[in-house]
Amino acid sequence: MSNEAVNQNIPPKNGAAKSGKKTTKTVKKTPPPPMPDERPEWGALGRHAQKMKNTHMRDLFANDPERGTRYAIDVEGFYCDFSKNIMTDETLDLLIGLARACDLEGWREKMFTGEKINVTENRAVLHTALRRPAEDIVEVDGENVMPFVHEVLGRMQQFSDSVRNGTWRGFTDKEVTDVVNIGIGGSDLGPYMVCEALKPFAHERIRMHFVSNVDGAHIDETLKAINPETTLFLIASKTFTTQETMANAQTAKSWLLNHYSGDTAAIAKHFAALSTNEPAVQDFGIDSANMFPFKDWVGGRYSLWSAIGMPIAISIGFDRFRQLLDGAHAMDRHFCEAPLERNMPVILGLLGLWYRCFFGAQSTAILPYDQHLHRLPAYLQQADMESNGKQVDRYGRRLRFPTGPILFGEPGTNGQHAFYQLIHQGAALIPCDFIASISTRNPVGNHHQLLLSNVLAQPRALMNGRSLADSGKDPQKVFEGNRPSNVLLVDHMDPYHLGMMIALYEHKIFVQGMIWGLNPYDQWGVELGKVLAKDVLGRWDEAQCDGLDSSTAELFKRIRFRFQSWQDL
Ligand code: G6Q
Repeated sequence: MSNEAVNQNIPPKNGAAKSGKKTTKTVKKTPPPPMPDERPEWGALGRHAQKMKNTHMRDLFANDPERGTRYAIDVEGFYCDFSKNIMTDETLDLLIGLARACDLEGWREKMFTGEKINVTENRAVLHTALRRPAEDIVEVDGENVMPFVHEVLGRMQQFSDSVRNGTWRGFTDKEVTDVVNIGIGGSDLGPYMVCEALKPFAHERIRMHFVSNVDGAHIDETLKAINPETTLFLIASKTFTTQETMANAQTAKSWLLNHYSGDTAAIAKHFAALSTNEPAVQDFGIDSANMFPFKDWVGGRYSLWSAIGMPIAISIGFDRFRQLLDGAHAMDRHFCEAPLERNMPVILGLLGLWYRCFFGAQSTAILPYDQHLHRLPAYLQQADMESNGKQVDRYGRRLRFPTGPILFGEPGTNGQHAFYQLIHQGAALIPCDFIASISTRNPVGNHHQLLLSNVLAQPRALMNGRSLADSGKDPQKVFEGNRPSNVLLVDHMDPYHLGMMIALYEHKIFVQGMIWGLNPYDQWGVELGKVLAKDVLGRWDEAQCDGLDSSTAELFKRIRFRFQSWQDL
């Protein structure tokens, strides 16, 4: 689909971000609404769940030959089959009733138009603005953010083009052969996942490396494999203060300067920064001309669409990076415009909530039948668990029901030979998302046919199960079935459809967060980790154990006193 076609209907549906219209507001301080479990819709779902727990999907399929096509949505060739779920039309009606009662549509409007829905940090949540066309208007604090977004995109295009076409040269006038992204969490997982997912489109000369862990092994092993004269470091950090990233960046800088006998002029040719913190970038020694900014209304785990996406633009080229944004924008439009009953992120969000809150499901499996998507489960783990892993709502009230699930997964078919056993026959109900692409960029023998046969077989087996009669009367071999799954299917896992898929999950997370009443856009657990690590580091020199519990104190002493002798080895 062309960009123009994508941009014909821009979100939001009510046109609040259209030309000239002022959109920035703050969330009004009105009395908090009822919590979702205080609403009659929640009670009705609870009663309905009791009935549905005695319903087998086998019977639902037997009674409705159209079920497999009725419960499916196609958005521009991105197909979602959600028919293998323990649900009926009544279930969907009740779930959508709950979404409406919780004003999902109102919250969606607020997010897209730049209201400060990240209430604990008093910030707008506008990763969707990063993929909108330049002519749109989205205001934050009275300022249209779109010119800034597109100016940075323009600079990203110039820079990534120059690295790819070899006009960007290192200090000794050599082309770049290796790009090392140094970042962690949201400044690593997204670009890393996408670069891996789109490896078939990668530039032939340029190898991509992602260093995140503060464990020196990560940067050390990476540096061993590269040449300082042909390496470009991207220091990716929204705050430019994160301990791990700064430690790795300093090590990389020392390594480079060591090679160039301390000549700091080399830094400008081998370092760029992707950040919101210009003073800290300058303090580090990176020229502002090599800094690509974004704003605080881009959350770390939602930032691959911003300057944080630079490694993607370098690896696959800016045009394809743009296609990734366009795909995400197409999903944004679908999310804003499709009726809730036919809205992919809404349906997936509601089904996840259905199992989490009414069936006691604690986890969800992400199962991409695509080796290139091997980092997708890790990426979605952060996106979902950091966003909705919370128990206090946006008004400070403690929730009485479970929220964000535990996410895990591995590419198929590997997982089949490992943890699928528990999904098939274990005590836990684990809803699964199967993801597959009909075409492959690696056509080797009949491998792809084998792969696709497996992705068809597994959801079917999870749904049908196997009876005692069919198991040779052996109870060990009985499969109860009735294990829910969704299948996401695309013709090609190209940048456009990958963008659609990532945005689909972003909005699924939003749907659940808004119904639960959470703020998915802060991360106080991450902030706590950052503070605690500093506290221990501050005790190191004096071996200061005051205020530590006895377990931490003993561990600290053992490490502290034996540390030096290991260092000296
Ligand atoms: C993401 C989180 C977290 C963050 C990292 C890196 O939403 O806030 O994973 O991305 O802690 O932070 P910096 O980009 O500031 O280094």
